[in-house]
Amino acid sequence: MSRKTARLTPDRAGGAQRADGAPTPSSVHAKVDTLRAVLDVAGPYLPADRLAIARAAAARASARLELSLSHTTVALAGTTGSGKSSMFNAFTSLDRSPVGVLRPTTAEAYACVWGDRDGGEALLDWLGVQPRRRFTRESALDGDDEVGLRGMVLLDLPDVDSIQPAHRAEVDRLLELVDVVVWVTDPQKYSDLVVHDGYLRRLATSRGGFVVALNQTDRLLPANLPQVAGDLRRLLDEGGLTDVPLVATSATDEVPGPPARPRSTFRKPDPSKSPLAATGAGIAGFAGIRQLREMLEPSVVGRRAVLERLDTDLVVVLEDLAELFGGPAPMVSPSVLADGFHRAKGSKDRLVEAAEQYAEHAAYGLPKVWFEAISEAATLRAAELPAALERASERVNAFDKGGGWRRAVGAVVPGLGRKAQDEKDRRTKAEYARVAESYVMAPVRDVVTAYSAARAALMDL
Ligand SMILES: Nc1nc2c(ncn2[C@@H]2O[C@H](COP(=O)(O)OP(=O)(O)OP(=O)(O)O)[C@@H](O)[C@H]2O)c(=O)[nH]1
Ligand SMILES: [Mg+2]
Repeated sequence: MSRKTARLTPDRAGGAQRADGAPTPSSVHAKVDTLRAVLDVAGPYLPADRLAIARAAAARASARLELSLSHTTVALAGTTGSGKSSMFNAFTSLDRSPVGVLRPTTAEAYACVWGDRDGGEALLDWLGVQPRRRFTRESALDGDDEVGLRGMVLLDLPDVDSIQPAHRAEVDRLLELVDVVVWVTDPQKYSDLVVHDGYLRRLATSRGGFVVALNQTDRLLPANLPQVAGDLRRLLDEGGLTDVPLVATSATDEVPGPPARPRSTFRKPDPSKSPLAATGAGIAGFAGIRQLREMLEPSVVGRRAVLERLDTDLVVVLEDLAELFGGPAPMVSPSVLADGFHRAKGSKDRLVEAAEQYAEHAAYGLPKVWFEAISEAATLRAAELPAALERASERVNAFDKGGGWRRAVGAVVPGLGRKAQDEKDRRTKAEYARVAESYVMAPVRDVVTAYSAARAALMDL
């Protein structure tokens, strides 16, 4: 179904998603809005590390949505010397990214834009690619050859395992921002993937477009290819990357012939899981740069990878935050606290205990982070409680000035004395309730309201 004819249905978050479930700009916007709403209300109570990650994701998605959605950024990433720059040059036919024998060679990213650079420039500014490292592909000379990649912004990244810490930082920064990653490895280094196991999985799960390229396969004897590729496939599977397509490439002219058992090694990806998988059919088997291009084309032409990447990124963060929420917050009777104050009879420790007990009721069944936030809110002004209750009693006594004689008379006229005492008890209760409200219950309510509002926003997704 083409993007233009796709039927839009409203999703529960208020955005619109396509009938086939693929994200649209409005459904992604809706997720950003939800994330921002959750962060706005619940932010002060959430753990700093998760908050920072979530805020960064919201900012990243907002910024990317402002930029060209008709461009898809594809990064060539991987270990040093695996052939990223050679592959970049093979893709672009430009020989613009220096290939070297001294490792590491690439210190800063190179970029090539296929087709219209309008919009692509702003995207490259955002990515931080230096103007002198930007190139353009597809000219009148190409005819229709490059049409399939129109809109692709290919990036040649520095090495991820660099002895230069700056390279690693630059790679990490860019990998946060790009839409599709082609992870380039080679027959000598692929077993290092074990080292990058968790790293690769994180990279792959935060986007729909992720491909592993086993490069330099021309260096292997054809007979050894199935074994090496099978071994790499096993490593990927063991690392939880079963859906990630694997493609064999050679960034030099030599592309090896097909192996004996190609289909058992190179999986056809599940089209529902990855935008790249749309062309999975026919790609299986040892493939070269051309096949890698064919894998990338649908996500570039279909312009789905950008939105899928943003959507996946946001879902990962929202799901992470959702773990911090449980069932609805319990209702607590206000008398729980006022009664506790009465029983404390002015003892500071027992007043604190009463506030803590109230917090336990208010946070009953809620996740730890909220339990702690509620306990903290309940006891924040605990030190002021004795004086506040003392003042409350004074107010009752001041009001009760005429009550003394009524109680004295009450000794002989019982009805009158009881009424006076009841009145005093009622006033005391009301004054204590006022203290309970402003010193304990209101601060607790702020936290509970934040919990409930953020929970409701998350449940709407
Ligand atoms: N035989 C063969 N050699 C390759 C292939 N790809 C790259 N090379 C060679 O491997 C060496 C490293 O290639 P680069 O393209 O510079 O590798 P890189 O991944 O960009 O390296 P860094 O920038 O240091 O991260 C060069 O000598 C290339 O000529 C390939 O597919 N086959
Ligand atoms: Mg390089």
